[in-house]
Amino acid sequence: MIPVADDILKIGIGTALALGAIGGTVWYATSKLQEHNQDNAYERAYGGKEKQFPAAQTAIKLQMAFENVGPFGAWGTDEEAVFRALREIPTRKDFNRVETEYAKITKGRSLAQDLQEELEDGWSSGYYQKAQEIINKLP
Ligand SMILES: [Ca+2]
Repeated sequence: MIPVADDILKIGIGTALALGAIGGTVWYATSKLQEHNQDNAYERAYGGKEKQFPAAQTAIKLQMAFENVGPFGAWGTDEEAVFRALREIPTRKDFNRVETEYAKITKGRSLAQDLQEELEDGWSSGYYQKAQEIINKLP
């Protein structure tokens, strides 16, 4: 190999390593920041460890999303609002609490059954499957 090409190769490798290091640092800093923000979001939402996840509020959000009454009458189920409410639930245990609260505010209705009835529209939209995925992923 001629010396000039060798130098260019070294510079190239050096640059790649430097960029890799910068990229790695940025990635690490970003993921740490995200973790930090998630912790903060949890604390903001639930007021720290001593307070419980507000299951009743989420149950109400779900019921409102199912009914989705707008200024011109019922608009049908608001699927995105259902997903948003489900994604707020931190654990399976909290989901069970939401189910209990839902039964209370609906005089005994089953959340699992209503999720199916509200999201299975017979058009293979995948809404019900998506809700199931969110629930199944709960720790
Ligand atoms: Ca509905």
